[in-house]
Amino acid sequence: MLPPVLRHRRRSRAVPTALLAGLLVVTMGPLWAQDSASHAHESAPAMPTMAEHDGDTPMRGLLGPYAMSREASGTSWQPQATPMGGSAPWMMGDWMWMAHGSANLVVTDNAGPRGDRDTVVQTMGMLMGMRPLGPGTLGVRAMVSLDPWGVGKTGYPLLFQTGETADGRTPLVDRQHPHDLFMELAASYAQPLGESSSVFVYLGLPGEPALGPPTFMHRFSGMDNPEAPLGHHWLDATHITFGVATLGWVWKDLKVEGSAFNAREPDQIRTNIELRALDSWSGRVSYNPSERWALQVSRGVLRSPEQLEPDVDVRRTTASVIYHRQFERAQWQTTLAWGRNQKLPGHATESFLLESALVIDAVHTLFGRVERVDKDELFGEDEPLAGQVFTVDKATLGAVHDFPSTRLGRFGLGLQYSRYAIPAALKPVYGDQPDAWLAFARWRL
Ligand SMILES: [Cu+2]
Repeated sequence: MLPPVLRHRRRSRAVPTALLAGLLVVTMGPLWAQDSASHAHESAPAMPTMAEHDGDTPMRGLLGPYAMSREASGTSWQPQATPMGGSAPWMMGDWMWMAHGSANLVVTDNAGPRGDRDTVVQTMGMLMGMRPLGPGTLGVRAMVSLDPWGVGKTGYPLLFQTGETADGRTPLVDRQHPHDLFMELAASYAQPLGESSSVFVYLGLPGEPALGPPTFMHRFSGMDNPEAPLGHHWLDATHITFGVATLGWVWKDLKVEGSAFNAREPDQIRTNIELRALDSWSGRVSYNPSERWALQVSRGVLRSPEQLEPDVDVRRTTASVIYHRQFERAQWQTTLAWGRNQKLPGHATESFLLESALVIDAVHTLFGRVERVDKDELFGEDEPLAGQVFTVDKATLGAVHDFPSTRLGRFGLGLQYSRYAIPAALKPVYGDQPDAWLAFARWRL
């Protein structure tokens, strides 16, 4: 439980202090890091990406002729300079395997009449394998989460969050839904086309279609923050899609791909495999002009994504830019993302996200996230404000301290604070100055 004294020190001004502090991380972080790096060597050697067992050449990606560090969730790309987490790879015959794991013990305290306190355990485990097959590369990936038990059906408190349901009858509001037991069970095959090109197919049940930036929990700039972005359902909520087939083409630093998928969001039963027709479509163009950058634009037509609004389709458009810098003693990544949902029938809503994480000496992490999201699902049909669109701003600032690595992984302690700016019409419902504290202990492999 967080000290109550922290809860009472709320300023009456709505100017989000955390927003300013967040921008400070974004702007000052790299200067500081650059400074500390320049004291040591003029030209710091690039951080090694994970090398193969027997050599120094970086591991090849699953989907194309580039370093594996470019690959993020699903078939998405991040900057190639991003460090790879997880276990050291091991070989079994022709197969090379890697494992990732993480767990967060989270205590969260959201203030105001619609706020709540809770303690949850978020978990994620991933196993990835690859082997040569014929002229190409076969990849398999399994990702599971114990969130259905550790977080529970009703998810965790997160003011202004919307999306999915806990009971199949009422939408989850001011709470973030848990992830499903099966987050990804996918296979891919990539066939080279000459030196610098490839075509690939990716099949997942569940999997992630070619839509949006890399998912928040898998991108370096977002993975330290245990909270889902308020724009999750505008940007990356399709990361657990029960049925997806993607066909893609890679040429050097360009990727063009299209997916057929089942856009229905996971239902309240978090342990099943849900089968529906692959009647939704998306297309994405990704471009990584250098090791430091990852750009994408994507568009999807989602048929009946919401269980509780089955007659509504959504046309989703997203664009994002990710920038990653390696310094001798630090890693710094920033993501800027925009998403738009056009409901058919219905209105269009948008979300904007800017987030950044700075990791120094692999021990100290400072992160921030600023969001502006149009929320149209905060009220049930019988409430007076039902159906109206409210623009909500949120700013989060957090820090993590990690302890030295052990054979069992790494442990760390983190704390973050979020502050919201809301329209006057929401103040009678949410209080004048909603904010939230969150503390966590984490483990990572
Ligand atoms: Cu999610």
